[in-house]
Amino acid sequence: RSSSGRKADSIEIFRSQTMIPTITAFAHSPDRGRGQARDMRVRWALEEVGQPYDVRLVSFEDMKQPAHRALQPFGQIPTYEEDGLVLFETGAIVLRIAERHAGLLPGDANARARAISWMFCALNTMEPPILDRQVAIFMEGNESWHEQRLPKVDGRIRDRLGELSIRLGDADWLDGDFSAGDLLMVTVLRRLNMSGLLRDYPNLDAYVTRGEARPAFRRAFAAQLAVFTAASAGR
Ligand code: GTB
Repeated sequence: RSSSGRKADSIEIFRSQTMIPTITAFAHSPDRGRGQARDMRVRWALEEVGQPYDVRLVSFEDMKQPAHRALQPFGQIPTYEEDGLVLFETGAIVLRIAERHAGLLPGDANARARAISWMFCALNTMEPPILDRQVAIFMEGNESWHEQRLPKVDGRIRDRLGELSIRLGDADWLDGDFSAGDLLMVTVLRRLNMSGLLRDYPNLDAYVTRGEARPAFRRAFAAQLAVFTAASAGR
């Protein structure tokens, strides 16, 4: 590769690190600031790597308008805009941040690939049954079969938690140092905070607490809570 190619690459990396990205988040988060909406994982990743960011708050109505759907085809938050690049899907956004900054993926190529496996695992293996539980509670609560369905959903979550718990063992993080895999896994598991299900897996409970104790998590949490607090004060 020519030296001008290398120079162009380093200018590109420099530009992407100096441009302030903009994310979108709920103007009125239904979780009342508990950090359960998915902008939380993007905020946390940006805080971990020390990248400042701007937030554009969107109402439920705004999210379904063509202008927002041009960024997020499904009319959802969060989105991520950075110097002409528009991304949706929190997995892709966190991966982009992790690839462009030090701190969220290991330098060794194989360790990096394993960390990315844990990112997919969080979103593809752990999150689906956990999401099912939220659908069962918030959208199917009045259905005649709700009482029969919930224990089945919980059973599937317990299966996954049991397997993950065995793999984590007494380690602090899933594979060596904290990575984007842990970041996504903690945000997925903490969706169960109110359910009581994590209590039966003390190492996973402690893992979530360990993630939530990270200074970057706390800054991200405070930032999203401030949106809710300001919106409530203005009501
Ligand atoms: N796969 C996409 C991604 O990971 O980026 C999913 C994005 C998504 O589900 N966004 C949700 C959304 O915009 C917000 S995070 N929903 C509005 C809509 O679809 O119309 C999901 C969420 C919402 C609320 C809570 N809560 O109240 O606790 C928790 C999580």
